[in-house]
Amino acid sequence: MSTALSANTETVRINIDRLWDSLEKMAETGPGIAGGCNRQALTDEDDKGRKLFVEWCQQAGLSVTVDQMGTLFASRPGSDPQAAGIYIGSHLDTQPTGGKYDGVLGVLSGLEVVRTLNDHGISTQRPIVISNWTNEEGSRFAPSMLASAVFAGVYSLEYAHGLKDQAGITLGQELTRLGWLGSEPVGKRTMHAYLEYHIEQGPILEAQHKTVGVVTHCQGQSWLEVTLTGRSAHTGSTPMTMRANAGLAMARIIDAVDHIAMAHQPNAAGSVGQIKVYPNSRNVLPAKVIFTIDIRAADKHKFDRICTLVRDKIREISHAHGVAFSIEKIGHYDPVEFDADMTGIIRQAAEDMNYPHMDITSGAGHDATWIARVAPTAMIFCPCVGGVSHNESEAISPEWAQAGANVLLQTALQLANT
Ligand code: HGY
Ligand code: MN
Ligand code: MN
Repeated sequence: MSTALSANTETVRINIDRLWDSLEKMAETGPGIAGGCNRQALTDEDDKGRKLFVEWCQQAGLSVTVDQMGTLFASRPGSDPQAAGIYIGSHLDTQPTGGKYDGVLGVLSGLEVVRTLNDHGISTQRPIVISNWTNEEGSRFAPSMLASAVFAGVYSLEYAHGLKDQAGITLGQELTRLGWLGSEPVGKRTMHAYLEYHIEQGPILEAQHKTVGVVTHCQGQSWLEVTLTGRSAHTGSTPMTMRANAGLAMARIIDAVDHIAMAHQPNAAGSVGQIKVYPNSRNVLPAKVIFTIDIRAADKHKFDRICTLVRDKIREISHAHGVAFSIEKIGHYDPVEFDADMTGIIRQAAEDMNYPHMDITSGAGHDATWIARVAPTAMIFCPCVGGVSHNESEAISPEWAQAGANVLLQTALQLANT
């Protein structure tokens, strides 16, 4: 017999043993080489993880649909069939040297919320829908947070399907190959609210001895792909003063990006994560280099300033080294403020359950960053050990995971009955 929301639902809590077991089993679908995960978007490993998630959702009585970006939506009906749903989502794809919890904690905690409601026979007025967004990481197909961006109308479906990995395979081909090319048009769903539970991927919560992060904002993010074209030449016989050394110019730019970010602390970052050198031969000066610059900042003015300074430096250093340059903007979003009413509910839920909590700005990007454009959106953070993430040693504790998942449960319950 199901009961609508009643006073005792405030004491309902998730089953951490079941959630932890699901996290461990999901990790086995795409193991890394050092205890973490390598389940990159639309690989055979991602396919295994998706199938396992769908199996669990069906066991929990959810109906699963797939949209044209391969995003999965697992729905638990509410008592009001006309009511827009409460969405709880994140991503199952990982970095090549990823951890077990980045993204996965949010998707499987959404499932744990449903499993808990089922255990207690609790029905809600609004449907509850768990989403697994395709290609959040952006490591195989850039840019990151791709499917949520298409859902939010930022990129077209054609653009997204045409993106190629480093082997020249398109995202659309992989969706078709694996059978995840759904028929549901992307972005037609109306969300009453979107919640994302995620690991912090930084050191603040742990250092401040907080168990729950109330995420009020997300840093802006800009991804640039820079190509420098110099002249290949002999490393031995070419005088130092007669070189057009694209590799050296890149090194100077990498250093300049770091200096610019350091000059704009706190809450700013500048990094270069991907480098390609041509011809990449030990005794040939690089003729061409292609590298990515990742800029982050929480304050819009600071963010814009850093982006401008970085572009100026690329131009200045390229000229100084006699190399040609081109800059392609791969992905870009301004700093985001999440829904204040929802962060208020999250903060109160943490307070009511006596979880030490604090407001925090997300350094990393998330699908919530884009969904905030089309629905009231908020995030909950779980601390992670040493702030380490995008590293196979990424670690959280069951106590931490449980706290945020309980806050997610109570927040979803409240939103699902308004
Ligand atoms: O890049 C990011 O911040 C996220 O991991 N996609
Ligand atoms: Mn993530
Ligand atoms: Mn990530």
